Amino acid sequence: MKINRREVIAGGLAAAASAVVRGAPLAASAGDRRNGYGAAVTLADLQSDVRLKDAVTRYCTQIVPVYELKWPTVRPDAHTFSFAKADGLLDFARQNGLTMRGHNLVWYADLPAWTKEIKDAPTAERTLRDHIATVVSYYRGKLTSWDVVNEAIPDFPKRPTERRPSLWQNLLGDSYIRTAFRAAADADPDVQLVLNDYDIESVGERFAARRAALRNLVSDLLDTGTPINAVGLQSHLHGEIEIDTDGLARCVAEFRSWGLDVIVTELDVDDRFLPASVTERDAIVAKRVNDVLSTITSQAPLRSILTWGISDGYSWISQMFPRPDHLPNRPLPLDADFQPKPFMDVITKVTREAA
Ligand code: 9MR
Repeated sequence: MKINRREVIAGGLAAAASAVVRGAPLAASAGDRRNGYGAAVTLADLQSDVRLKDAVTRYCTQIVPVYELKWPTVRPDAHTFSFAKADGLLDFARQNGLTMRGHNLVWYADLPAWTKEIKDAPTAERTLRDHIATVVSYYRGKLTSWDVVNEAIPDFPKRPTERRPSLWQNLLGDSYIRTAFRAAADADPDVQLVLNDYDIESVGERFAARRAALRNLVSDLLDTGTPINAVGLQSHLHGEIEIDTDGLARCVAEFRSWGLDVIVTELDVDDRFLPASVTERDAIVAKRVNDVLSTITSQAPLRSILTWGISDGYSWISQMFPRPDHLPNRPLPLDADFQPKPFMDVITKVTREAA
């Protein structure tokens, strides 16, 4: 470790002690609201289903847009920035006393077709910096937290130093990650800056390799003085795979010992390989969620937990991973009729313990 690690840690701890705004959506809580709990939503779903709006305003203290801050929406072409849809979600949040996170600034996936024309390093660097500077400045002081770089490690890393191929990685190498965090910090020095990734939580060789790669990347970012504040564990859990509570605890403890916050950003449980019985299935789903959340909260409070949707009626899992028996998936805290499931009881317990 180089010397600047200590400076980063000292800075991180001081910031954590005084941070009320940065990444801390613990503010107003009314009635049933679970402090620090939020859900990913789309503007279209919120506008078309009042039950979704009611559920979010009843249970959540924060939201995150599923699509509305991704490149295809914000950047219809190389010269245009379009914030109307994300602004719609921010208006909804503000009108209802919720905070909003930003997702995401840099990702290997879901880039608009025009980015295929980016073929050299100077253009890639200029485009990346310009995007981050413009988007983060536009929302300066309005969002609590940004997923700055999303899914930067390979699905199954062969070595901890391996990074996921992408437009940015291919043209700029590993430096694109540092560049992205620096550009975001320059544009909003107070917003929480997050490195967000998936499949860190479970038992198995691939998950252990991913933890090692994430550790390597975070360590490298701190060694180079990169302004990162938190690691986001997406927590798209697999119903049939146990949580590696020891491995996860070690990983989270290490990030915290380096002065970083750890947050849960996209929690849900893929139940396609679980038994058909709803009671049995919901119990296993809740156990996975409890194992992850109680592992993380056993060491320090978890100030931000977001599920990727709130109701089973609106989940990417049902489209991407339908059950072989064709029964509806049950990946989220509320069922398709917006009734709370054991998953929500875990959220309630964990958020009350943290309060
Ligand atoms: O759930 C999202 C799906 O509706 C979109 O089509 C897809 C591409 O934008 O993104 C999904 O959300 C992903 C998130 O942005 C990053 N982590 C994995 C999520 C599920 O694929």
